[in-house]
Formats: sequence, structure tokens, C-alpha cells
Amino acid sequence: MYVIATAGHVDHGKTTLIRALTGMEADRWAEEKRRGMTIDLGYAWTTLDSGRQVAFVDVPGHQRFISNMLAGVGPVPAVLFVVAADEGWSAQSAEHLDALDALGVRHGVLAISRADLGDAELAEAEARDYLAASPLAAMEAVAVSPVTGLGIDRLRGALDRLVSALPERVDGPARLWVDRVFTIRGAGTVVTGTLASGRMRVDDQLEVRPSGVTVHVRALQSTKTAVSEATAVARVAVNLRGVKTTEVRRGDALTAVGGWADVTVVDVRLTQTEPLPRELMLHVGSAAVAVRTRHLGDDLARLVLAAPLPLHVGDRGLLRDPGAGRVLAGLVILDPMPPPLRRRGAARQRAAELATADGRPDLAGEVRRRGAARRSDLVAAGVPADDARQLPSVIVAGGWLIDSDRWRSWHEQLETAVATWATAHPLLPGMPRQSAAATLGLPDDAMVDIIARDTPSLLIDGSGVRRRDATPTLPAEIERELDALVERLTAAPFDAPDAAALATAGLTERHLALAVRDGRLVRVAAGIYLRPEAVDDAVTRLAAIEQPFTLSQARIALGTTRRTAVPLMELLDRSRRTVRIDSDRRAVRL
Ligand SMILES: Nc1nc2c(ncn2[C@@H]2O[C@H](COP(=O)(O)OP(=O)(O)OP(=O)(O)O)[C@@H](O)[C@H]2O)c(=O)[nH]1
Ligand SMILES: [Mg+2]
Repeated sequence: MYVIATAGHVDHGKTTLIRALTGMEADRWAEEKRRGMTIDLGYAWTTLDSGRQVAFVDVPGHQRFISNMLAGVGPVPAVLFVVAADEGWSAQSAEHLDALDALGVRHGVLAISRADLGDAELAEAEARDYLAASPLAAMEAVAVSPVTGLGIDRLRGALDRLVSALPERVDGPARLWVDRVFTIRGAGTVVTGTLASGRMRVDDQLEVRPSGVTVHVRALQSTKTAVSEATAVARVAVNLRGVKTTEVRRGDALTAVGGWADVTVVDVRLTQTEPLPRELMLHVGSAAVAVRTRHLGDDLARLVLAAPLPLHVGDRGLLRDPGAGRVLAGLVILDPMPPPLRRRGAARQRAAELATADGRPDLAGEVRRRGAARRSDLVAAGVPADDARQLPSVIVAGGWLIDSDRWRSWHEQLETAVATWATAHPLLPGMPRQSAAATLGLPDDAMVDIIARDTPSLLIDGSGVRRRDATPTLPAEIERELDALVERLTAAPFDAPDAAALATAGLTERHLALAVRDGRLVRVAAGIYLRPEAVDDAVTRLAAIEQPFTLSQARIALGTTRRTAVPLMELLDRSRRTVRIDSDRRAVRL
């Protein structure tokens, strides 16, 4: 199926022409019929001579309903532009052309309508003047009059040629821009919209954005016919399970899970270079969202959205000033997840980074600009990452795609950072992840692990990153106290000093932990340290007494107190040197 939107000034004959082409009435509301004027979007369809099916989204021409017009045109790639022969080019002809221009619509047919009432040739010539500078300049024109039947067959032929130039389908994750929501008794919530990319099937799981509600497709219809699958671009009615009608509205999108993200900040290339007013409306698809603009330089700007939208690199939109009633610029999304601009000069630097970006997703370029990015984030931003492994400049590691130059320099920077850290903190076991991530400016703390594990000279564990050959040095007076402690434990192997004695000697947990790491002590329990030899020594002594033995007999054999004997015996149990016979007796394992 192909989808075409109408465009043109109020009363120029759009709806009448759609009726002549399809036999369907696009004005759905009683008020529209009474006033003879389109207020909201209308839908109709027909099959052309080639057998191709075309659905029309008929828009209102009246200036007051421009938002509805934009919601209709936003997701649609082609236009039936209607100008009345008797009235000629008019205010909303110009406004609609501005909108189509801004959205980059390049495919269209010009219908010079009401040809029975005026000079069609003159009207066409005039229209061509206005169209000359637009991407629609070369569209085919047909003079028509639904009243006399003039030109309708020629118009059908022109529409056939128009759609033959359109892509048969638009791939990518599904995104349907919602324009209508209603309830069908017995079936529940139905939304209709233009499926602008991807496909939908019955039973698919989808997300409603921006609400985030997860829904299932209960049934699908296209042109009032039940289908099991619809592919973009198409007009689709989706019967949903899992959502109330009050939870979806025009401007929302139904999206494939994992294919899209909630975007609130975008960097865009505009169709003009003038600085923009600060507050504008952004129109994309069927959505309209207030934005704050920030000029980055030349034709580049950053937009901060008042509400999130599912946007991809390359999406087209337009900025409108509702106060002035004017389309100010068209735009293409260059980056739907841009970095924050914090430092002075960051905007200019950002503009330089985006200088060559054109809205076509470029995986290597995206990874280079970011240094590193999660594969899933890139995919949700509209940058397919399937060939990441084929790109020489991209390293694939742990769900991340990393630029190879950045990867190398991060290795060097991490080694330097760890060395600097070790000098500044001789007693700490390693540089904490967060400090390392902050020093290198990494996008995520977990990246420290990925880099450290790939650096032969570094080790990473629960305490952080350190050099593999690191030997933290203790202050001289602490060394002396440790020597004294070891000497004391050599003379009396099981007479572990208590907490007070350790504190008096100035030995902290951290000092003792380093001595343990160096193999000078073992930690039996919190605050209880012995020489490593004491463990074997204890086993030998215990093996020499009668088996099994009680805790008290063990304590006597070792010449120690309960305070040391209890945790020491537990240590021997844990290391399977002794075995518990019952609640108070053990034996040495042979
Ligand atoms: N004589 C004649 N009248 C026409 C022709 N096309 C449309 N009209 C009349 O022009 C008036 C406006 O037609 P519509 O089709 O409602 O115009 P529209 O462009 O849909 O108007 P909006 O939706 O309000 O923007 C109606 O009274 C039509 O009957 C035509 O070819 N010849
Ligand atoms: Mg109409």
C-alpha cells in the first residue's frame, strides 16, 4: 500500500476530489458535513489501474486546523497538492508548501481542481512559480473537475506514476504514528495511524510512547479489511490489548520493543541558518511537542523537548511558531542522544563534530563521535549495528561498541591514572572504578572493567584497578610495628594481640590487610592475625593429642585463649584440616 496526503487551501476541492477518486467520504464529522469544511483528518482509499492500492489522508485547508493538517502530513511521504483553478494560489497553498518543503516531501501530484470554474492553465503556471524553489517543483500537474469528470482518469494515471517512484516498503523497527483512538464494543481499544516504518503482525508486543505501556496486537485492519500483517508505509487500524482509550492519543506512537527510545534532547540540521526563537513547536509524525531551541552554529541547533518522542537519526520534522502562525524551518535529526553541553565553547565544538553529519546513520562515525556507545542505544537511535564487527575502527566489547583510537588511548590513560593513584594512595589496594571512570571520562563505570581486563599490566577486582606488580609500601614506623608483631608471633604463635594492642601499635585494618597480602600474616577473624605458619603448626599440635578433642583440649594444646581458639578452629574446619565429629568435638583430617 501507498499513502498520500492531500494539501491545499480551504475550499479548493480536496475532499471532493478524494470522493471522486475513491467513492468514499473523507469528512467524517456531522459538523464537517454541515459546514462543508474539513476540520479533522479524513481517510479514504482506492485501487489504481496498476493494481496498486493507495490510501489518502485528507487534511483540512483552513488555517485554524493547521495542527491537524501537520499531524496528517507528518508521517506521509507523498502529497496530492490541490489548487483551485478559479481561486489560484492562496495563503494555505503557501503555508502547506512550506510545511511539505520543511518535511522534505519530494513526491507529489499537482491537481488543478475546479477546472470547470476557472482557467486551469493560468492557475498551473502561477502555482509552478511558487513551487519552483521546492523539491516538488517537477511534479506532474493535472487539471480536474469532479463535477464534470474532467481529468479524473488522467489524475489516477498520474497517481500511479507517483507511487511507482515510492519505495515499496520502509524497513526498520515498527513505528506507527497514532492519529485516532476509539473503542469498538467487544473489541476494546483501536488506534489508527500511518505505519511509517517496519511491520506489525497480529500478536506482536508493542510499546505505546511516550507512556511506556506495553500492549499486544489483538487484530489488524488495513482499508477496513482484516490482515495478519501490515508493512510500512500503510494506513493501519490496530486493535490493542493492554491499554485503555484514555491512555493513547494522537501524536503518540506504537513502536517495536527495543527499536526506539524516549528522546528529549536532539541535535538537528535546519533548513535555514537564522537563529530561531527560543520557544517553538516541533512537529514530527503525528506529534506536536513544545521545544526550547539552542543555536549551535550555522544550520545546527539543539532542541530540548517538553515531552519525549521516539526519534531516529534521519527523521524529518518541522519547527513552527504558533504565535506567528508560521513554519520557520524544517529539520533532520542528526543525533537523538547527544552529549550534554557543559563547558564553555561546548556548543561550538559540538557544531564542529556534526559538521559532516547528514542524517544518514553511520555506525563508525557515531562510535567515533561518542568514543563508546551501547549497541542497544545505537539501535534505538536508528543506527543499525549489525556490521559492527566488520568495521576496523570499531571494537566490540561487552555490549559496547568502542572506537579503536579511543580504545587505545583509554588503555594508556588508565595505566597512567592507576600509577598516579598508587603514588597518591600508597596504602589503598587499588583505584576505585568510579575514580578511574571519572578520570578517563568514560560513559559508564563498567567500562573500567572492560579496559582493565584487556590491559596485561593491570588487575581489576572488588577493590578496584591496580598494577599487576604493585607493591604498596608502608611507612617505616608501621613496618617496624609489623616486624615486632611477627617477632612476637614467632615466639608465641597463638597469642594473637587484641584490638587494643593493635591500636596502640598504630596498626589499622588496612596495614594488616597489606601484610596479609604480602604473606606476612593470616587473618583468622576480624582483629585476629597470626603468622601463616601458625596454621600448619596448629594442625601438627592437634594431631598429636587424643582424637577427637574438644575446644578446650585444643586451646590447651595450642596454649591460647578462647578468643583465638574459636575462630582458628573454624578456620581449620573451613579449610578442611579438621572435621567436626559432634557439637563440641573435632578431629584432625588425615
Ligand atoms: N464546480 C465545482 N465545484 C467544486 C469542484 N471541486 C469542489 N467543488 C466545490 O468546492 C467546495 C469546496 O470543496 P471541498 O472539497 O470541501 O474543499 P476542501 O479543499 O476539501 O476544503 P477544506 O477541507 O475545508 O479545506 C464544495 O462546495 C465543492 O462542491 C469542482 O471541480 N467544480
Ligand atoms: Mg476538505
